[in-house]
Amino acid sequence: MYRVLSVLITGLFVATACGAPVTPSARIRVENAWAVPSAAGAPSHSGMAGGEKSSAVYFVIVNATNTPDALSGATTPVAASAELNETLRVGDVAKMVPVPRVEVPAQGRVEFKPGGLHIMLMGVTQELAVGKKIAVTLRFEKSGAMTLDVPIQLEKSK
Ligand SMILES: [Cu+2]
Repeated sequence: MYRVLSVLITGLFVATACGAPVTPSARIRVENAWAVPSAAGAPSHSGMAGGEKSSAVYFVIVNATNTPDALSGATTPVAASAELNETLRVGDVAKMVPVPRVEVPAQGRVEFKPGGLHIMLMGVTQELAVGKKIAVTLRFEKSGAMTLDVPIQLEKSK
């Protein structure tokens, strides 16, 4: 009886030692997040009331996995709403349109940057000055929610 138990225990240890190394599950990454100061005036937005403070959040999404994913929404405690937007140029006129989701291909990357994709913060409830940090949560269809610590900075200092 003791011998059987000892063999079982030995077997258990061997199985554990030979197991594959534990790696964190593959997930999408978000890099270089930053946002413009609310006072420096993010581009005006058609859906905004006059005098409402706004900001825009930028970052790079890196998908090093073999599965496509998509960004489907964002939230932040410092604004009434956070919307996925894209700035489109029609001739000399730039206008922003809401985007329901942004696909990130497998082994691909998508850059949110001034003049293109951004997270529009509308109804910002506090002064977003350079040097401050805000929490922004991005919601991905497969990778789930991810909260970023986003510094407020001017484009040039990036
Ligand atoms: Cu916008």
